[in-house]
Amino acid sequence: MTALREQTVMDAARHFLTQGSPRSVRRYGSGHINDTYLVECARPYILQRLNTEIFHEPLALMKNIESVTLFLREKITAQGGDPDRETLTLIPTQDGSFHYIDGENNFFRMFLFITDAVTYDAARNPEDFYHSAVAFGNFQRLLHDFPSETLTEVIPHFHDTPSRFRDFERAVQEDVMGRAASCAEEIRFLADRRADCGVSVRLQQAGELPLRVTHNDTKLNNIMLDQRTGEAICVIDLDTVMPGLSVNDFGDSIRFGANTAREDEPDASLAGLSLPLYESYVRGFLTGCGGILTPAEVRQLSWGAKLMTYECGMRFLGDYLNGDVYFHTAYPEHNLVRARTQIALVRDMERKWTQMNDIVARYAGQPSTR
Ligand code: ADP
Ligand code: GN1
Ligand code: MG
Repeated sequence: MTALREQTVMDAARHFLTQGSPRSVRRYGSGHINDTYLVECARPYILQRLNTEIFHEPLALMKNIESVTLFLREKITAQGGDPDRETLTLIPTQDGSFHYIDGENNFFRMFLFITDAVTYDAARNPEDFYHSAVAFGNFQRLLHDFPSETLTEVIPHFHDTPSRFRDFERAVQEDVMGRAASCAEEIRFLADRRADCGVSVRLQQAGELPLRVTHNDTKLNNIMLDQRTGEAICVIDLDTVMPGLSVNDFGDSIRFGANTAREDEPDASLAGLSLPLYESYVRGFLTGCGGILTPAEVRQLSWGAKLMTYECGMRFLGDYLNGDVYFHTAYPEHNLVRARTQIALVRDMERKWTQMNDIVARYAGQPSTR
């Protein structure tokens, strides 16, 4: 999608019912999918242009967010919390809907800006990461009785790893940019692990892993931490909330937050699994879930971590081969660099597999699942 002019963003902001008129807009955050802006009015707001090349049913997606945030709002209020800070709040437009489509078909929506809170691209310490884990676990627990049949699956097969493998294989075969030869080693690494793809999907099909309402994009920068207390207060980026597996929500957090290097660290040898961070997250996630996870789900947590990392590696490398058409990139090799950190992380998880499972077993009070 082409970049927006400031005037276009300002015009869009004026269609929403803000407190006071919009004074300024600026690009904000480091998400890979949508275009996010901070809008200053009498109070701040977040305005986003939804990426409709990726989200083909924007109205259904907005309906998902509307119903999930309403559901969370009621639970948070009942628990004596502050729903304006502990869940996203959609801002209506002048004509009473929650989106605005401009003359160029740009799809906008606005949220209250959550004040005195921050997102991190890397955990500053195990404590931060622990707090984020409690919040993501809590999110799962709060939504355990949400009527999942009312949600639209906004991106079908989102964490269907065998289907991601087939997409990746197609990208390698088509090789539209002529890039495959330059990353033969990475392609081989991913292809060699094909047999792993179906591990979670098979357990789900056999009824051993339940479908729940999950977030599906549980990166550390999709959670807001209170600037004062350091506690995680709000789960954001609800575009991919749909039926899914708890182990994938756990796993994607580990992929992003327990890596010793940034997702796009150019020196992939710095990437690896931090066992102290892994341990913090296991402890926090199990606490946040508050006992709703079944023993089979707990046993599969380490697999969730490995498969989400492996899957994301395939997605980044596939996008590199396809010509960088999906994720935002800042330079031509960006997706390749990202794929390499994911591969390094999978390799390190394979080395640390026993310790990973021992940590889970320790906090779950079960025998190790080596
Ligand atoms: P993307 O889907 O592109 O990742 P996000 O919804 O995650 O977009 O938003 C990008 C960033 O903007 C977040 O990481 C966070 O820093 C910031 N952000 C998003 N929503 C809010 C909000 N309601 N209040 C404050 N900051 C927000
Ligand atoms: C995207 O939107 P963002 O940046 O939070 C992607 C995730 C990937 C992630 C990799 C809708 O997340 O699935 O895991 O990048 N979101 C979508 O960093 O594809
Ligand atoms: Mg995000």
